[in-house]
Amino acid sequence: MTDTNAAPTAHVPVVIVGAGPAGLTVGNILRAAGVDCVVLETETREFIEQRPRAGVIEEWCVRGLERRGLADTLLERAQRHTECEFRFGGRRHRLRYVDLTGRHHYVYPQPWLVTDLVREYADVRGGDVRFSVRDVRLHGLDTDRPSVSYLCPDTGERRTIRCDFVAGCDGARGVTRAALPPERLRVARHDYGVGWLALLAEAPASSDCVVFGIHPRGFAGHMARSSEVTRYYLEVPRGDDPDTWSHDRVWAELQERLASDAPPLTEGRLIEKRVLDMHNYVVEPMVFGRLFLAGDAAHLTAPIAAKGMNLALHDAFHLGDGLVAHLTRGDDSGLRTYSEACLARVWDCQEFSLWLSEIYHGTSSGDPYRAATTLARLRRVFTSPAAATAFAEQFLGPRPD
Ligand code: RFL
Repeated sequence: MTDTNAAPTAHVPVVIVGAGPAGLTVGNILRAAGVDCVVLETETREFIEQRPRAGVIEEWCVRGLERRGLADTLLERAQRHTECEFRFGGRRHRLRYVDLTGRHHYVYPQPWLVTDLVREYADVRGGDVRFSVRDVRLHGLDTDRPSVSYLCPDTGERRTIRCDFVAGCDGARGVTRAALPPERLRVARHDYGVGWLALLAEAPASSDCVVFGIHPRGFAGHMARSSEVTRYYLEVPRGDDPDTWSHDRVWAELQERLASDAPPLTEGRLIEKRVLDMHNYVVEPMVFGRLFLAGDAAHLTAPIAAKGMNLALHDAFHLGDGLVAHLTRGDDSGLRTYSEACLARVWDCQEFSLWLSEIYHGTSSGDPYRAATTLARLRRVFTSPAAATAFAEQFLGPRPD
């Protein structure tokens, strides 16, 4: 894409497109090493600091943030979870993964993490972030003089920033992925064929851990977020209309699918209600010329296994470190192996997501064969220590370094 009307402006080593967890982490790593960069974001700061999404962060990921000086507030405020619970056949089945692996999960809402990262980048490390930009375009990616242009929200003028590298961190609906020529990339997609009604309830958690409800009427999930807000999921048909899910219908369905010998769920006002069509994609390679994709821009994992933000941070650590090594020491080994290193982790999570999806959705598939094999898979997790450990290893992600 070229724009001949664009007035040339300053040069910075790196332009980062997108101020989500991936982009802000790359920006923070660059700023800590004294490397200049600009972050371009289409939304306002207030919007990104409130956008609700993830909550489950793996221990190795928190250690990675901590090593880069980005986890102080998280470590003060996050909950630590050491077990999870499956409910099926009207009973609770607890899995204490800490006993099997010595590891735990952190629960920290994504907007809180984004708030910490943007504060550290812009207010503490003096990073340049431009909010509310429009029509971001990439130019000359396969040359050694790429640039990024955008429409300035105040003047409507097109501004151009020359750079050495572009970090494409603009999520699933961004523009950077589209800049890769189709003949140079492979896109692998998987559609789970189901939808999830993603809900946020103004109610305290009803359990001290994540709960997965495996039910013939469909999957239901309970995930703590903060002391006042809890995330719930209900499996629904693809493309279902969230407006057909009234307050009463949602709570009746959650109570039924998560029913067990535990007390009923604590109900509350629903403050988010949207249907997600469950699908995944992976773009290979994650690099084209001077453009490096990271996070959801390169690979989407439906929230089935709570991996998306963890993978985005994994990419960001590799990309930030690789850019710093190249720009400050002329060491390009990190950038050369970037795509391969990230994709190995991405495919591991894709496979686990597929495995877990069958547990969540098999019993409600209407297919007696799938329903019976799902229950066999679940029984195995609760009767074989080896199967339980294999599940826990995948669920928790890699051992922290
Ligand atoms: P993001 O967070 O989408 O950030 C991209 C940013 O880029 C901006 N943008 C642009 N900026 C400039 N120019 C453009 N043309 C632009 N287009 C877009 C956007 O406004 C945004 O600010 O991507 P990133 O950084 O790769 O992070 C990915 C994660 O956000 C995502 O994977 C997770 O939220 C997925 N996910 C979960 N992941 C976990 O690891 N654990 C979880 O528990 C978990 N729960 C979830 C989730 C995702 C969910 N939804 C809504 C799909 C729960 C849900 C309901």
